[in-house]
Amino acid sequence: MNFDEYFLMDEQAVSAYIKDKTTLFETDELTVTEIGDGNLNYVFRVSDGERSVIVKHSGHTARISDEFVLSTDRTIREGHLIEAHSRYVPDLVPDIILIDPVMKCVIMEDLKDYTILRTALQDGQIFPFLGEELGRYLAETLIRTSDFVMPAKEKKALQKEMINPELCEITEDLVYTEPFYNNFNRNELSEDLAAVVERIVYQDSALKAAVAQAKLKFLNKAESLIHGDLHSGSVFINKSGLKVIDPEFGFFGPAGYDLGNIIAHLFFAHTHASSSGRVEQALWLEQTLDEVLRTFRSQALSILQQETIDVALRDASIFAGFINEIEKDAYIVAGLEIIRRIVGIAKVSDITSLEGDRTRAETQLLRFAVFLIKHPEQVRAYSSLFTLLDSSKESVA
Ligand code: SR1
Ligand code: MG
Repeated sequence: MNFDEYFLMDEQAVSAYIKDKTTLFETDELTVTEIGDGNLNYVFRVSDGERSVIVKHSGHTARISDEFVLSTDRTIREGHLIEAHSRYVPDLVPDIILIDPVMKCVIMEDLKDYTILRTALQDGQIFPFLGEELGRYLAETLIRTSDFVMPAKEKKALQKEMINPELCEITEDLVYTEPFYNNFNRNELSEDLAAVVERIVYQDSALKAAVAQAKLKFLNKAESLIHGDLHSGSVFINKSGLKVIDPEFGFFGPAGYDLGNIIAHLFFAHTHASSSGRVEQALWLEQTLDEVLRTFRSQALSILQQETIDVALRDASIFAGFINEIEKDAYIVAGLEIIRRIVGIAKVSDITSLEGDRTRAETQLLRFAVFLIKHPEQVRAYSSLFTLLDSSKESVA
């Protein structure tokens, strides 16, 4: 087999590839297993029985559907983005071993001692450090790649490298358009929920106007190098720490996008915990959201105060305004993410696996999400976002 020209590798080819291109393993007896369960790429575990690595590899279309035709360069960009973020949070991302622009794959650390956060949460697990670590990841990656800290020319050079039109288009369609217009007929709704969505989503013109404003921000606000898909399936965790994976949707976009995704998926986890009667875990998830927001705010402020060099930007009120704006954007994004995961094509198992009254839980989340998108500035009037969720049973929106 020749690896000088791209082809879509299977397990056998990956085994030959590793032997041909690396000296990672001393033996030729390698086991290769495709373990990917994401929507886009192939993930191979290569092991000699003791040691293992991951090979992430991209094809010309998304795994979820051939309708999404994509450049195979996405994996290369992802590898470089992980390296860029690792400057700030080396302990919170996997080690990159090799980025191969010919075969469109990245060899990286195998996180086999970790579990996907979404799975661990659905199993009822609690991780006391989760909120602080996610808050640190967000503050470090988002603030240090913003114009406050990253020198302007360096930022622009990185922007060029991280431009990501195809995957951004997926987000523009799946998050900011289709859930509200069903323009590609890809929304998936039960009969009961369809009636609710018709009334509180499709027919709400004020909501659509707010979504249009948010979409313009996503298209135009090149604020920070964002992960772009920071849900609980993009976090690996164990009792001693976490690693953020899969930033293939990353680019220089609105910083609030990542924070908003974290908020939305904590709500999905909370809904799953509450519906399954896991009261203690639900309470811990509420505290976790507080910790994410508190840690993000305090660490973002501290980085801004210590690292802002530009004299024209060194101003306490500018710092506070910047963080407030990120939070406001995040509330809107949280609303968008909640709606798209309930209405659109890419669902989350926290919701699809709900036993009991799924439609009731979805309706409550949708009402809450609509409020976040239309009235993000009113969130401060509530003691927490969970209080707002409670009041979304019937009234708000
Ligand atoms: C076609 S990809 C569908 C979704 O999966 C990814 O994880 C992103 O969230 C994307 O929107
Ligand atoms: Mg992903």
